[in-house]
Amino acid sequence: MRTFLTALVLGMLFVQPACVEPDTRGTELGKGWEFRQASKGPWRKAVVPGCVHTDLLANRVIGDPFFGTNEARLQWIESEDWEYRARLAAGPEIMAKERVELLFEGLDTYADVYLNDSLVVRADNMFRTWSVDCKGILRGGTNELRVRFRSPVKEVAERRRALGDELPGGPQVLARKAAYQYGWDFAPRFVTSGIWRPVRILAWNEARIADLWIVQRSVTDDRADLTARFEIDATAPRRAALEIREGGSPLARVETDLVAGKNDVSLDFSVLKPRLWWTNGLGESHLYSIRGVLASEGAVIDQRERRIGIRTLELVREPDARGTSFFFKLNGVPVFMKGANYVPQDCFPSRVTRERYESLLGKAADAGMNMLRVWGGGIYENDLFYDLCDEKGILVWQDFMFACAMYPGDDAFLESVKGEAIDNVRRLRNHPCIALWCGNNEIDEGWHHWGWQRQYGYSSADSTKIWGDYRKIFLELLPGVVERYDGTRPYWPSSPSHGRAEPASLTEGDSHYWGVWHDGEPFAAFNEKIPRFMSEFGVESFPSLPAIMHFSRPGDWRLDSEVMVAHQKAARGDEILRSYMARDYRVPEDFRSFVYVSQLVQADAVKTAIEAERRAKPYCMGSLFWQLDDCWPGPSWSCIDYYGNPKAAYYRARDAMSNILVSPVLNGDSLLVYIVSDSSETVHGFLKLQLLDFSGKISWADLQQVEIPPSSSDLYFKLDTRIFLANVDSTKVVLSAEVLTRDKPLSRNLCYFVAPKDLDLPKPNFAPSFVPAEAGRPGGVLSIRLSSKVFVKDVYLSMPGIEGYFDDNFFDMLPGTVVSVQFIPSERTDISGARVAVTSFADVR
Ligand code: BMA
Repeated sequence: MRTFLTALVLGMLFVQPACVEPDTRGTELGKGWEFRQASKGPWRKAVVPGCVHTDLLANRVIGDPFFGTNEARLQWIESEDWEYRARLAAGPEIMAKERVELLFEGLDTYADVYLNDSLVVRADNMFRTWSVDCKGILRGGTNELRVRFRSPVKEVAERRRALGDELPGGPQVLARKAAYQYGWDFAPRFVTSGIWRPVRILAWNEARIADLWIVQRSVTDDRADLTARFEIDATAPRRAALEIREGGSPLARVETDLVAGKNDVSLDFSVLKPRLWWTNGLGESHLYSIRGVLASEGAVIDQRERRIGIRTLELVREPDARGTSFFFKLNGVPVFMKGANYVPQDCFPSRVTRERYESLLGKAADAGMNMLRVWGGGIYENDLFYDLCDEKGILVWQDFMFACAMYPGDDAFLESVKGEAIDNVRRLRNHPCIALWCGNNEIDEGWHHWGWQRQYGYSSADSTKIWGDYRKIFLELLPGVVERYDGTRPYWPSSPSHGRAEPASLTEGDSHYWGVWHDGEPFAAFNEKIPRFMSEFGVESFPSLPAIMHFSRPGDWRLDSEVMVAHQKAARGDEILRSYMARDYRVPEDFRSFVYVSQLVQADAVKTAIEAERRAKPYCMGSLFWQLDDCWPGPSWSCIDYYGNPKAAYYRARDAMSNILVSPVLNGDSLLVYIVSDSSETVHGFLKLQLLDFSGKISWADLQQVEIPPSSSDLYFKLDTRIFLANVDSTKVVLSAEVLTRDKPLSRNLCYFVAPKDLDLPKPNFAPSFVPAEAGRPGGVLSIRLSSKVFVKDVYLSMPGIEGYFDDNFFDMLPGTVVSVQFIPSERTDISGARVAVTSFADVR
């Protein structure tokens, strides 16, 4: 039986885990690897984990895949076979062990693994973990480990010929490999191969903990009752003791007789007065480190640590007057989910560093997000991603890796999918962040609404067969695996549950609302099209100029240049973006200004939607925009670009996701002011409204005391704008709405009465200054102070040539205010000589 081992290894030397307390997770084999085009050419140095594209780049065989139009020139790589090899020295300490196993945590994708010329693994699924007993094959001294990758495109071309009919999604649906690698509307095509996750070697005697799963049975204020489910491998029958410890103290112990082979042993334990795990914004995301210890004859043989969160989480779907609810209840409290859709952070995910994970998820948490959806066209993320989500209180809506396509239902394919699902459910089920397992992205919608049957000329028998295969995977196999290997979380077959053409998409389940963008509906449609849980919506923008500079030269800075066209992956992307821009802005001729305004357009869309969805609480209980991040630099729906620069949409989404939100909105001739609270406490404060012109003259004001109930959305103020705007020029005024307590502002929002292009803005005259004490402090944060006598819209700060980001940007400044902004340089960035550049909307008109 294949086990999910977390260890295996190789290197020039086998190192016995040198620990006081033994732990049989193995040693990573990350050194001394080489690669070559199969049977051809010289062997070159390789990085493992890694992939062919990044190895070719590091060896200067190819140029930067993201630069210019290089993508087109690098397509040959996918049609070649590739080989990797490493020497593995097995010393006496390894050879003496009763069991030696090799573990491959990820092979992308069609890989034959040879150890000393014996074929030990035939891999065909990027998402699986492969382990092999190599005791009989490993020789004392030097061994050779060789991994031969067959071209993934050639492999499926042959299989497709055998299968007959084409399926929506193209031949790659036959490959269990990340879909976005084949090109997506935000991604280039780089169909890579490689050892993309660690290889380990694991050598042990007697017995080991193959897996430890901590299952929560019940929780009250006084105690949490849990069960530790050990899976033990033993080489021979033996008496053993299993113990559960927390912070050094034993919580439970059992003695048992192990049989040779697999043993399942359960051990109940309790945590008294448990500190609960809460999501970001609601409380501490407390984690307990629970240690499982295996001992025999008085000695510890193995141990495994799990970080768990004690919490209850339910998906509540109950019929109500308008449909069926769809919300998550955490520790008994309904929680509005705020966040975004997550896509792999790189076309070559093996090169994403710990710093990049920390930085991205740190920004998600800073923005107030409490849920991310790991989208089905990418990858099951690595453990670090989920560890960080656990720490930051970010729940994960976890798709299985199927997107926008139909898949075959033959036995071999189903077997592969089953293995993949079991591997990943087992790997991730201890994480408190995992909220829900979802079968796929947009396949139910695609089958019922995208005209595939006609497009592919399917007969009704074909359709019955293809939908039957869908049912096998998404309505039988995956929910079966979730029930059997988790059983504590809901399974949701497809996101969205109804296509947007169906009225039910607004009354039950989750919804992707693409009427805005794909159908060209105005942003105001977000105020009307309110579902129970919005799991996708969005608008594109260009990344900022510093990101564009990484992949182009100034001569390319035109929408129609070959390089910009090559980087725009969405059909009609620029055209749709320009058409939205023209509705509210003048479309700038100058590229720099176009880039900047594109971000303002995206920010307007995201702000409008998040606020509308939050105002509709509790009818609507989730708002996840498309998309958080990017896998390469190019125009896309992301709010943080490939290099980690937040776009305008990031800052506006952050404001819109604030726990207390004041949200003024125009509805015909009415100005409506809502306050939304995601706080668990009643907040006493003030609602301050002011109508002011751009030099600061207040023509109308209102101040009222407010008591904001926990978890609420209410209308606090209503006014007829015809009276209110009667004596002012609406092109020269703005409404400032603010909720504040006696000592601090909680939320501020501005409302305009004409489109941005019709605002009669004064030219600002402000000189930014570094705060003297901070200026130039090496490695430190820079404080920048800005002041302006007149109103300034969409202030954009940049720090040419310096990597880092501002804690606020693309903001508006009320007349006479002073704003202090921090610049957080990337690690290792020298900020001496930093110069800040400032522009605002008035500069681009
Ligand atoms: C969503 C996603 C992706 C796509 C995005 C933008 O529906 O599921 O398929 O990238 O739309 O079109």
